[in-house]
Amino acid sequence: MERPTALDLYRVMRRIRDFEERATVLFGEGKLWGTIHSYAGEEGIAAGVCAHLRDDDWITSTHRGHGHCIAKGADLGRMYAELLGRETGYCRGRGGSMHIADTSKGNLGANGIVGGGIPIATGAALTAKQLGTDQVAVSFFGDGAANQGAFHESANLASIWKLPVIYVCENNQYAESLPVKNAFAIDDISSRAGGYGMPGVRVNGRDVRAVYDAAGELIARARRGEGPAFLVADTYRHEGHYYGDPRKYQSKDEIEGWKTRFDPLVDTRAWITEAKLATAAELDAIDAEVIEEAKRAVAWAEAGPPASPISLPGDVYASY
Ligand SMILES: Cc1ncc(C[n+]2csc(CCOP(=O)(O)OP(=O)(O)O)c2C)c(N)n1
Repeated sequence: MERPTALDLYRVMRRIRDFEERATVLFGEGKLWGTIHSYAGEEGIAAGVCAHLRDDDWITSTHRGHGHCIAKGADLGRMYAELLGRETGYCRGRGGSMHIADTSKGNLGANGIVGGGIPIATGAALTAKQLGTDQVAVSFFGDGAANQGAFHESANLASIWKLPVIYVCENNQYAESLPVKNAFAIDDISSRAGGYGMPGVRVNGRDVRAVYDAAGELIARARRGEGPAFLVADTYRHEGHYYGDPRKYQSKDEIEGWKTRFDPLVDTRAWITEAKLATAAELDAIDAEVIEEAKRAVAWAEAGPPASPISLPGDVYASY
Protein backbone atom coordinates (compact mmCIF):
# COMPACT_ATOMS: atom_id res chain seq x y z
CA MET A 1 0.00 0.00 0.00
CA GLU A 2 1.18 3.52 -0.82
CA ARG A 3 2.03 5.90 2.04
CA PRO A 4 -0.76 8.47 1.30
CA THR A 5 -3.43 5.74 1.36
CA ALA A 6 -2.07 4.22 4.57
CA LEU A 7 -1.98 7.61 6.27
CA ASP A 8 -5.46 8.52 5.07
CA LEU A 9 -6.83 5.26 6.46
CA TYR A 10 -5.05 5.82 9.77
CA ARG A 11 -6.34 9.39 10.04
CA VAL A 12 -9.93 8.34 9.40
CA MET A 13 -9.67 5.52 11.95
CA ARG A 14 -8.16 7.88 14.53
CA ARG A 15 -10.88 10.45 13.85
CA ILE A 16 -13.55 7.83 14.48
CA ARG A 17 -11.92 6.60 17.70
CA ASP A 18 -11.51 10.14 18.97
CA PHE A 19 -15.14 10.94 18.13
CA GLU A 20 -16.39 7.92 20.07
CA GLU A 21 -14.22 8.72 23.09
CA ARG A 22 -15.23 12.37 23.07
CA ALA A 23 -18.93 11.57 22.59
CA THR A 24 -18.74 9.23 25.59
CA VAL A 25 -17.33 12.03 27.74
CA LEU A 26 -20.02 14.45 26.55
CA PHE A 27 -22.64 11.82 27.34
CA GLY A 28 -21.21 11.35 30.84
CA GLU A 29 -21.44 15.10 31.33
CA GLY A 30 -25.16 14.90 30.58
CA LYS A 31 -24.86 17.01 27.43
CA LEU A 32 -26.15 14.51 24.86
CA TRP A 33 -29.73 13.69 24.08
CA GLY A 34 -30.83 10.16 23.31
CA THR A 35 -28.28 7.37 23.47
CA ILE A 36 -25.11 6.44 21.62
CA HIS A 37 -23.70 3.17 20.30
CA SER A 38 -19.93 3.21 20.08
CA TYR A 39 -18.13 2.06 16.92
CA ALA A 40 -14.78 1.86 18.76
CA GLY A 41 -12.97 -1.30 17.69
CA GLU A 42 -14.69 -1.42 14.29
CA GLU A 43 -13.00 1.62 12.70
CA GLY A 44 -11.09 -0.28 10.00
CA ILE A 45 -14.28 -1.41 8.29
CA ALA A 46 -15.82 2.00 7.60
CA ALA A 47 -12.39 3.44 6.76
CA GLY A 48 -11.38 0.60 4.43
CA VAL A 49 -14.68 0.53 2.54
CA CYS A 50 -15.36 4.27 2.24
CA ALA A 51 -11.83 4.92 0.96
CA HIS A 52 -13.11 3.57 -2.39
CA LEU A 53 -16.25 5.69 -2.51
CA ARG A 54 -16.82 9.02 -4.21
CA ASP A 55 -19.04 11.77 -2.80
CA ASP A 56 -21.74 10.78 -5.26
CA ASP A 57 -21.73 7.14 -4.13
CA TRP A 58 -24.20 6.28 -1.39
CA ILE A 59 -24.04 4.58 1.95
CA THR A 60 -26.67 3.58 4.44
CA SER A 61 -25.71 3.28 8.05
CA THR A 62 -27.00 1.99 11.36
CA HIS A 63 -27.64 2.93 14.99
CA ARG A 64 -23.85 2.39 15.40
CA GLY A 65 -23.24 4.89 12.63
CA HIS A 66 -20.71 7.56 13.66
CA GLY A 67 -17.85 5.70 11.98
CA HIS A 68 -19.63 5.33 8.64
CA CYS A 69 -20.60 9.00 8.70
CA ILE A 70 -17.04 10.17 9.43
CA ALA A 71 -15.48 7.84 6.87
CA LYS A 72 -17.88 9.19 4.23
CA GLY A 73 -16.53 12.66 4.88
CA ALA A 74 -19.00 14.26 7.28
CA ASP A 75 -18.28 17.53 9.03
CA LEU A 76 -17.42 16.76 12.65
CA GLY A 77 -18.84 20.02 13.97
CA ARG A 78 -22.26 19.30 12.48
CA MET A 79 -22.11 15.74 13.85
CA TYR A 80 -21.36 16.96 17.38
CA ALA A 81 -24.03 19.64 17.00
CA GLU A 82 -26.54 16.91 16.15
CA LEU A 83 -25.61 14.89 19.23
CA LEU A 84 -25.77 18.02 21.38
CA GLY A 85 -29.24 18.92 20.09
CA ARG A 86 -28.24 22.09 18.24
CA GLU A 87 -29.96 23.75 15.26
CA THR A 88 -26.59 23.57 13.48
CA GLY A 89 -26.62 19.75 13.56
CA TYR A 90 -27.17 17.61 10.49
CA CYS A 91 -30.85 17.13 11.39
CA ARG A 92 -31.14 20.46 13.20
CA GLY A 93 -30.67 18.64 16.47
CA ARG A 94 -33.89 16.66 16.12
CA GLY A 95 -32.44 13.29 15.20
CA GLY A 96 -29.44 12.72 17.45
CA SER A 97 -26.85 10.00 17.07
CA MET A 98 -29.07 7.42 15.41
CA HIS A 99 -30.45 9.63 12.65
CA ILE A 100 -27.53 11.51 11.16
CA ALA A 101 -27.78 11.82 7.40
CA ASP A 102 -25.48 13.80 5.13
CA THR A 103 -26.82 13.62 1.61
CA SER A 104 -24.19 16.10 0.39
CA LYS A 105 -21.69 13.27 0.87
CA GLY A 106 -24.04 10.47 -0.16
CA ASN A 107 -24.79 9.32 3.38
CA LEU A 108 -28.45 8.42 3.17
CA GLY A 109 -28.63 8.09 6.91
CA ALA A 110 -28.14 6.16 10.07
CA ASN A 111 -31.18 4.11 10.97
CA GLY A 112 -32.65 3.02 14.29
CA ILE A 113 -34.49 0.18 12.58
CA VAL A 114 -32.19 -2.84 12.47
CA GLY A 115 -31.78 -3.74 8.78
CA GLY A 116 -33.67 -0.59 7.74
CA GLY A 117 -30.83 0.77 5.62
CA ILE A 118 -30.49 -2.37 3.49
CA PRO A 119 -33.49 -1.84 1.18
CA ILE A 120 -32.70 1.89 1.04
CA ALA A 121 -29.20 1.19 -0.34
CA THR A 122 -30.70 -1.33 -2.73
CA GLY A 123 -33.12 1.33 -3.97
CA ALA A 124 -30.26 3.81 -4.40
CA ALA A 125 -28.40 1.21 -6.47
CA LEU A 126 -31.53 0.77 -8.59
CA THR A 127 -31.45 4.52 -9.25
CA ALA A 128 -27.86 4.27 -10.53
CA LYS A 129 -28.83 1.36 -12.75
CA GLN A 130 -31.89 3.12 -14.16
CA LEU A 131 -29.97 6.33 -14.82
CA GLY A 132 -27.03 4.46 -16.31
CA THR A 133 -24.45 6.05 -13.99
CA ASP A 134 -21.49 4.23 -12.44
CA GLN A 135 -22.43 5.13 -8.84
CA VAL A 136 -22.47 2.41 -6.22
CA ALA A 137 -24.29 2.01 -2.94
CA VAL A 138 -22.93 0.40 0.20
CA SER A 139 -25.09 -0.74 3.07
CA PHE A 140 -23.39 -1.22 6.44
CA PHE A 141 -25.22 -3.37 8.97
CA GLY A 142 -24.58 -5.75 11.85
CA ASP A 143 -24.76 -9.51 12.21
CA GLY A 144 -28.19 -9.08 13.82
CA ALA A 145 -29.46 -7.29 10.72
CA ALA A 146 -28.18 -10.14 8.51
CA ASN A 147 -31.00 -12.20 10.02
CA GLN A 148 -33.67 -9.69 9.07
CA GLY A 149 -35.95 -10.48 6.15
CA ALA A 150 -35.07 -7.11 4.64
CA PHE A 151 -31.53 -8.34 3.95
CA HIS A 152 -32.64 -11.51 2.19
CA GLU A 153 -35.30 -9.82 0.09
CA SER A 154 -32.90 -7.02 -0.90
CA ALA A 155 -30.06 -9.42 -1.74
CA ASN A 156 -32.32 -11.49 -3.96
CA LEU A 157 -33.66 -8.49 -5.85
CA ALA A 158 -30.22 -6.88 -6.20
CA SER A 159 -28.82 -10.06 -7.67
CA ILE A 160 -31.67 -10.61 -10.12
CA TRP A 161 -31.37 -7.00 -11.30
CA LYS A 162 -27.54 -6.89 -11.05
CA LEU A 163 -27.62 -3.76 -8.93
CA PRO A 164 -24.41 -1.95 -7.94
CA VAL A 165 -24.76 -2.50 -4.20
CA ILE A 166 -22.34 -3.94 -1.65
CA TYR A 167 -23.79 -5.38 1.54
CA VAL A 168 -21.24 -4.97 4.33
CA CYS A 169 -22.00 -7.01 7.41
CA GLU A 170 -20.01 -5.96 10.48
CA ASN A 171 -19.97 -9.09 12.58
CA ASN A 172 -19.07 -7.67 15.98
CA GLN A 173 -20.10 -10.95 17.67
CA TYR A 174 -23.30 -9.66 19.27
CA ALA A 175 -26.74 -8.34 18.46
CA GLU A 176 -27.40 -6.44 21.69
CA SER A 177 -26.73 -9.31 24.15
CA LEU A 178 -27.25 -12.18 21.70
CA PRO A 179 -23.95 -13.89 20.78
CA VAL A 180 -23.58 -14.58 17.11
CA LYS A 181 -23.10 -18.32 17.74
CA ASN A 182 -26.68 -18.47 19.08
CA ALA A 183 -28.10 -16.61 16.12
CA PHE A 184 -26.53 -18.41 13.14
CA ALA A 185 -26.41 -22.10 12.24
CA ILE A 186 -23.33 -21.38 10.10
CA ASP A 187 -19.90 -20.11 11.02
CA ASP A 188 -19.25 -18.15 7.85
CA ILE A 189 -22.04 -15.62 7.31
CA SER A 190 -20.61 -14.70 3.91
CA SER A 191 -21.54 -18.19 2.64
CA ARG A 192 -25.12 -16.93 2.45
CA ALA A 193 -24.12 -14.97 -0.66
CA GLY A 194 -24.09 -18.21 -2.67
CA GLY A 195 -27.83 -18.56 -2.13
CA TYR A 196 -28.32 -15.29 -3.97
CA GLY A 197 -25.78 -15.88 -6.71
CA MET A 198 -23.40 -13.14 -5.67
CA PRO A 199 -19.81 -13.23 -4.41
CA GLY A 200 -19.42 -13.53 -0.67
CA VAL A 201 -16.15 -12.52 0.96
CA ARG A 202 -15.15 -12.84 4.60
CA VAL A 203 -12.37 -10.61 5.93
CA ASN A 204 -10.66 -9.86 9.20
CA GLY A 205 -12.27 -6.53 10.05
CA ARG A 206 -9.47 -5.79 12.44
CA ASP A 207 -7.09 -5.45 9.50
CA VAL A 208 -7.93 -2.33 7.52
CA ARG A 209 -5.69 -3.52 4.67
CA ALA A 210 -7.79 -6.66 4.23
CA VAL A 211 -11.00 -4.65 4.27
CA TYR A 212 -9.55 -2.08 1.86
CA ASP A 213 -8.42 -4.74 -0.63
CA ALA A 214 -11.61 -6.80 -0.55
CA ALA A 215 -13.91 -3.76 -0.70
CA GLY A 216 -11.87 -2.29 -3.55
CA GLU A 217 -12.43 -5.34 -5.72
CA LEU A 218 -16.12 -5.66 -4.96
CA ILE A 219 -16.83 -1.95 -5.43
CA ALA A 220 -14.92 -1.85 -8.74
CA ARG A 221 -16.86 -4.90 -9.89
CA ALA A 222 -20.18 -3.25 -9.01
CA ARG A 223 -19.11 -0.05 -10.79
CA ARG A 224 -18.42 -2.10 -13.93
CA GLY A 225 -22.02 -3.28 -13.84
CA GLU A 226 -21.24 -6.81 -12.64
CA GLY A 227 -23.69 -6.72 -9.77
CA PRO A 228 -23.92 -6.88 -6.00
CA ALA A 229 -21.67 -8.55 -3.43
CA PHE A 230 -21.69 -9.49 0.22
CA LEU A 231 -18.70 -8.57 2.39
CA VAL A 232 -18.55 -9.85 5.95
CA ALA A 233 -15.98 -8.32 8.27
CA ASP A 234 -15.29 -10.09 11.56
CA THR A 235 -14.82 -7.53 14.30
CA TYR A 236 -15.46 -6.71 17.94
CA ARG A 237 -16.97 -3.72 19.66
CA HIS A 238 -14.90 -2.31 22.52
CA GLU A 239 -17.85 -0.96 24.44
CA GLY A 240 -21.25 -2.32 25.39
CA HIS A 241 -24.17 -2.30 22.99
CA TYR A 242 -25.04 1.25 24.06
CA TYR A 243 -23.56 3.78 26.44
CA GLY A 244 -24.28 2.47 29.94
CA ASP A 245 -24.88 -1.17 28.92
CA PRO A 246 -24.15 -3.23 32.09
CA ARG A 247 -22.77 -6.01 29.83
CA LYS A 248 -24.03 -8.83 32.04
CA TYR A 249 -23.83 -11.18 29.06
CA GLN A 250 -20.02 -10.84 28.93
CA SER A 251 -17.38 -11.95 31.41
CA LYS A 252 -14.95 -9.48 32.94
CA ASP A 253 -12.14 -11.35 31.18
CA GLU A 254 -13.78 -10.91 27.83
CA ILE A 255 -14.50 -7.23 28.32
CA GLU A 256 -11.02 -6.32 29.52
CA GLY A 257 -9.10 -8.84 27.42
CA TRP A 258 -10.67 -8.02 24.06
CA LYS A 259 -10.29 -4.31 24.40
CA THR A 260 -6.55 -4.61 24.92
CA ARG A 261 -5.95 -7.54 22.57
CA PHE A 262 -8.19 -6.39 19.74
CA ASP A 263 -7.32 -2.87 18.70
CA PRO A 264 -7.29 -2.07 14.99
CA LEU A 265 -5.60 1.27 15.67
CA VAL A 266 -2.70 -0.36 17.47
CA ASP A 267 -2.43 -2.86 14.59
CA THR A 268 -2.52 -0.14 11.97
CA ARG A 269 0.21 1.84 13.70
CA ALA A 270 2.30 -1.35 13.87
CA TRP A 271 2.15 -2.28 10.20
CA ILE A 272 2.57 1.29 8.99
CA THR A 273 5.75 1.72 11.03
CA GLU A 274 7.03 -1.80 10.28
CA ALA A 275 6.57 -1.21 6.53
CA LYS A 276 8.37 2.13 7.02
CA LEU A 277 5.47 4.02 5.46
CA ALA A 278 5.65 6.51 8.35
CA THR A 279 7.40 6.90 11.68
CA ALA A 280 5.68 6.71 15.05
CA ALA A 281 6.33 10.43 15.42
CA GLU A 282 4.47 11.13 12.16
CA LEU A 283 1.53 9.08 13.38
CA ASP A 284 1.61 10.95 16.69
CA ALA A 285 1.45 14.18 14.71
CA ILE A 286 -1.70 12.94 12.96
CA ASP A 287 -3.18 12.07 16.37
CA ALA A 288 -2.45 15.61 17.57
CA GLU A 289 -4.07 17.13 14.47
CA VAL A 290 -7.14 14.95 14.95
CA ILE A 291 -7.44 16.06 18.58
CA GLU A 292 -7.19 19.75 17.66
CA GLU A 293 -9.73 19.32 14.86
CA ALA A 294 -12.13 17.58 17.26
CA LYS A 295 -11.75 20.25 19.94
CA ARG A 296 -12.57 22.94 17.39
CA ALA A 297 -15.58 20.90 16.21
CA VAL A 298 -16.96 20.47 19.74
CA ALA A 299 -16.44 24.17 20.56
CA TRP A 300 -18.26 25.13 17.35
CA ALA A 301 -21.09 22.71 18.12
CA GLU A 302 -21.49 23.90 21.73
CA ALA A 303 -21.69 27.50 20.57
CA GLY A 304 -24.65 26.69 18.29
CA PRO A 305 -28.23 27.56 19.23
CA PRO A 306 -30.23 24.78 20.91
CA ALA A 307 -32.85 23.08 18.74
CA SER A 308 -36.06 25.02 19.11
CA PRO A 309 -39.24 23.12 20.05
CA ILE A 310 -41.30 26.00 18.64
CA SER A 311 -40.53 24.96 15.06
CA LEU A 312 -41.25 21.27 15.68
CA PRO A 313 -44.79 21.17 14.22
CA GLY A 314 -43.44 22.62 10.97
CA ASP A 315 -40.97 19.74 10.74
CA VAL A 316 -43.66 17.12 11.25
CA TYR A 317 -46.60 18.41 9.21
CA ALA A 318 -46.59 19.62 5.65
CA SER A 319 -49.41 21.72 4.29
CA TYR A 320 -50.75 20.88 0.84
C1 LIG B 1 -36.38 -3.93 13.58
C2 LIG B 1 -35.70 -3.78 14.90
N1 LIG B 1 -35.70 -4.81 15.78
C3 LIG B 1 -35.10 -4.70 16.98
C4 LIG B 1 -34.50 -3.51 17.35
C5 LIG B 1 -33.80 -3.38 18.70
N2 LIG B 1 -32.36 -3.42 18.47
C6 LIG B 1 -31.62 -2.30 18.41
S1 LIG B 1 -30.01 -2.59 18.07
C7 LIG B 1 -30.28 -4.26 18.04
C8 LIG B 1 -29.14 -5.22 17.78
C9 LIG B 1 -28.57 -5.05 16.41
O1 LIG B 1 -27.49 -5.93 16.28
P1 LIG B 1 -26.59 -5.89 15.01
O2 LIG B 1 -27.41 -5.77 13.78
O3 LIG B 1 -25.67 -7.04 15.09
O4 LIG B 1 -25.79 -4.53 15.16
P2 LIG B 1 -24.75 -4.09 16.29
O5 LIG B 1 -25.55 -3.40 17.36
O6 LIG B 1 -24.07 -5.31 16.79
O7 LIG B 1 -23.83 -3.16 15.60
C10 LIG B 1 -31.61 -4.56 18.27
C11 LIG B 1 -32.16 -5.92 18.29
C12 LIG B 1 -34.55 -2.45 16.43
N3 LIG B 1 -34.00 -1.27 16.70
N4 LIG B 1 -35.12 -2.61 15.22
